[in-house]
Amino acid sequence: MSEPQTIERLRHIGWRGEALPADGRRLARVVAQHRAGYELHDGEKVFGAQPDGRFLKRGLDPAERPAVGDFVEVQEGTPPHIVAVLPRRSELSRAAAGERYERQLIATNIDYVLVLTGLDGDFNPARIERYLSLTEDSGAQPVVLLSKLDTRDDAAELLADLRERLPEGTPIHAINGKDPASAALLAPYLKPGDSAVLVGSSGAGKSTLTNTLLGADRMATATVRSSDSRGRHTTTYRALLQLPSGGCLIDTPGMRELKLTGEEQLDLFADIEELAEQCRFADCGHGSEPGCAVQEALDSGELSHDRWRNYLKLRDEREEQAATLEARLRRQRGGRPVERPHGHKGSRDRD
Ligand SMILES: Nc1nc2c(ncn2[C@@H]2O[C@H](COP(=O)(O)OP(=O)(O)OP(=O)(O)O)[C@@H](O)[C@H]2O)c(=O)[nH]1
Ligand SMILES: [Mg+2]
Ligand SMILES: [Zn+2]
Repeated sequence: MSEPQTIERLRHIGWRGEALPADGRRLARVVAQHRAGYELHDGEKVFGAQPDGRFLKRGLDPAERPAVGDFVEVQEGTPPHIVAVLPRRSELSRAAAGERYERQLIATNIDYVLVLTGLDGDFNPARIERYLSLTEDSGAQPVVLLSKLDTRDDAAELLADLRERLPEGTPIHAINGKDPASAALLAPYLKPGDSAVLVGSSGAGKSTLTNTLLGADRMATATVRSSDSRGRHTTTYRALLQLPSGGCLIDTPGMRELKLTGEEQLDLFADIEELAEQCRFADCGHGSEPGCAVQEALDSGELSHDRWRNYLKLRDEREEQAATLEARLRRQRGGRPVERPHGHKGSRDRD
């Protein structure tokens, strides 16, 4: 850790700032987090580091701890210490599974969220919508990827249905993750200095695609269960890798449960919300009421039953999570009005 850092080298790991930290400190990016500590990259090499004591304080919001994708300031020493997390330009999070409300970071400082689904038994448009809902507020652009194109003859049909279902303008690509020519479709999302995170269920092919883009077998992969295409949770930690393209890619473990945080806007269902406003009764329950615009759309096939059910499910979950979040923040603030401490509200400024 002795050579002076240069902005140019830091660009290779996705750094966009102009200033370097003061003497004695180094700038680095978190490339992996393990139980025993962090792995950092300073543009030149990978090294281990420990978080400063204040990041370990009990009761600290986990979202304030260093996460994969973060740019951090490091104090030299044995071992080096992470002393500060620099402001994040984007962050993808979910609510942690379990009783207690906790926001858990998946990745930070990313430009694209690559939502990967296998075209095998993994294919599930409702789950893709769940991922897209979580992405809405992240500050990163979602890209829908369908892998295992080589295993299916009717992929074109599934792809057309999905295009119809998802908001217009959502990029959707079907690929064979084992084939470099096919993976090359992703070049626009992996330009020098850009960062992307791969998310999706276990066995979807995240690590396979990562290896193909790397041109090397760095991440372990494993076959899926033939009965239901489920993966075996092969990847166990998030890892940021530099690609030959100059971009950075974060491979993640398949997530069993993907809970909304309560901060989602559910923009991707805006058309359904508009539709519901056209019902004859303002308090329409969209059941058997006369003049229900939702029932009409469901009957005519204009609105799919699966999408409607998923909207209701995600909306209820969002409400429930928002209430839990609000209660927690109020408790923390001793009853004072709630002011949301985190989250990228970029999408709220969109039209
Ligand atoms: N035929 C085909 N097989 C693929 C493709 N992508 C992935 N696979 C296979 O799918 C299985 C699972 O792939 P992984 O890359 O381990 O899946 P993962 O998403 O990383 O799974 P976790 O690490 O458990 O979250 C492996 O046997 C891969 O060879 C593809 O595009 N075509
Ligand atoms: Mg994997
Ligand atoms: Zn109605």
